[in-house]
Amino acid sequence: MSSGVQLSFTIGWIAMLLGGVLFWLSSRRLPQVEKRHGVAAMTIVFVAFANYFAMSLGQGDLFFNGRTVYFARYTDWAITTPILLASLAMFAARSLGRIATLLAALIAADVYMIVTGLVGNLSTAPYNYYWWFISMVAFLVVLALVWGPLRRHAEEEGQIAPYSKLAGMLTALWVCYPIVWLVGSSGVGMISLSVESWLYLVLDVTAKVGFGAVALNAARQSRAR
Ligand code: RET
Repeated sequence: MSSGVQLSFTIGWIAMLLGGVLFWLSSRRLPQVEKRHGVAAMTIVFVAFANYFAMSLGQGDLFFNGRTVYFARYTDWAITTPILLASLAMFAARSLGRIATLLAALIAADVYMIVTGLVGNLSTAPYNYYWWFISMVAFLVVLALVWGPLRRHAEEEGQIAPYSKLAGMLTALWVCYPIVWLVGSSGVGMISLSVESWLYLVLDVTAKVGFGAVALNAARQSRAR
């Protein structure tokens, strides 16, 4: 493994651990009914910690079809992106049970997106591009649900301000992933593995620790329920 790639993994697991400490401290200031936001944020960073730690030990990749596939990214995303969507959904419903069907559809489309992305990464050209496209369609379904029905629920709950802020942040960050995937080793290979790893690192830390910090802050300020 090149030293740039290695360093990005080491910084990754340290950043996720620090995120865990930050969330643990800030969860203590949450009102009891909003502790669920703290549970979500901590679960996300500890899952990411494990996957980054595995990658830094050289246990998160495999050599397949002539290239290195960091499958641990996908085991991370397959677990953490549904929880990220659930934490966004917590601003749209007092109880997630009320929007169970919508949440199930959202998570189904999201997991489908990650799994087809992994299949694409395991494929050689041109099949990898077919899978990228299929994964993109699922991603568009996720965005349509976030900005359509879920947003309407947030409006009804009187939570449109924090919801829009978080949904905007989520959208801006998440759209970068398919781009990095496409220009990186899983796609056309325009950028080095090292640049790819740093880009994913910045995205992962911002989408998990940054997003979680904004969500916990909003949860603390949201009206008493
Ligand atoms: C893949 C494959 C290519 C097509 C698409 C993808 C989308 C990935 C996304 C990942 C988000 C990850 C997050 C992680 C950490 O918090 C799988 C790259 C659409 C949106 C937010």
